[in-house]
Amino acid sequence: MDGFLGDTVLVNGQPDFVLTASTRAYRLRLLNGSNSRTYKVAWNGRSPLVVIATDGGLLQSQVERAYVTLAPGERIDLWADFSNYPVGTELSLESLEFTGADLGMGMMSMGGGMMGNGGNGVTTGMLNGAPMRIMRVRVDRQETETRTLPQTLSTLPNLASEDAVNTDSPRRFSISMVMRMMVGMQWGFDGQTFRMNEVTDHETIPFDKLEAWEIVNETFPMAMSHPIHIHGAQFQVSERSVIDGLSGGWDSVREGYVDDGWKDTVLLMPGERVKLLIRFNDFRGEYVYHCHNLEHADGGMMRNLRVE
Ligand SMILES: [Cu+2]
Repeated sequence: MDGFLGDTVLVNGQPDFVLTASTRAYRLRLLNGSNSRTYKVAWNGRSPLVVIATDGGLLQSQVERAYVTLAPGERIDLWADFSNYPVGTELSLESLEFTGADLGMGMMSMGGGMMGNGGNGVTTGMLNGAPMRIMRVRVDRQETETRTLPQTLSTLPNLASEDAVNTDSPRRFSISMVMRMMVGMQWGFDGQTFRMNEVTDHETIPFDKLEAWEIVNETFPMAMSHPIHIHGAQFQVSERSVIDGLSGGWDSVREGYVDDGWKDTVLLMPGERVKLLIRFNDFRGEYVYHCHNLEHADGGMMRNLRVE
């Protein structure tokens, strides 16, 4: 139900990954390719992360975060300027502790003895939210940096809720647990799991209309986090909220959400609702939407959309 959580972080297929760098600025593209693990990405010295792009490309301009919450399937580009570090400096990109992402985590102690920063193979199946090191950066050579980050990176349309064709009645997708014969409980949407040739009226989307959607993660008492990914169009996140009294996990990651720019994957913590604005204007036809937790998707947390 939680999905696969391993014990070793791989970067570009390697454990204990070290990026050797010169005293220059780098554009680092991070893609969370883990099955189920969300990362709360931060520099070890806690200098802010400078974010210049999200899933769909460059932002209008940079945003800074003390940490970035990166769920499976999400991408982020960082401007990482090492020009002020002396040769020999070693930095690390870490994942900070957070809570509430998995089933039952709220009831379990997050005991700090689970693992130290870094190292691998310390224990198996580290919880989603356990602190860990992702990779190191070793500044090993001197070069002169002359580039600076432009004030304006791109020009993006700013979608407005009022412009949607259904501003007052967003198309609503509710994450649910579904009992399937011979299989057991599976995650799904609106009480349904994947069927190859099935598209409901609710999943039939008009071509080239700006729509307001709302995704709801309220499967209590068994709620957990789900990164929801939509094919066929990218969207802008317009609003997030959480149920009163259930904000514990949300509060431990929310300041790391980067909702700017074009997104195609969005994390919902337990109790969270996300509103987004989306327009399918490239092609008519069938697409899927699904949870990007691979075990959830494989278990049927995927449905068809038809654009027509
Ligand atoms: Cu899921």
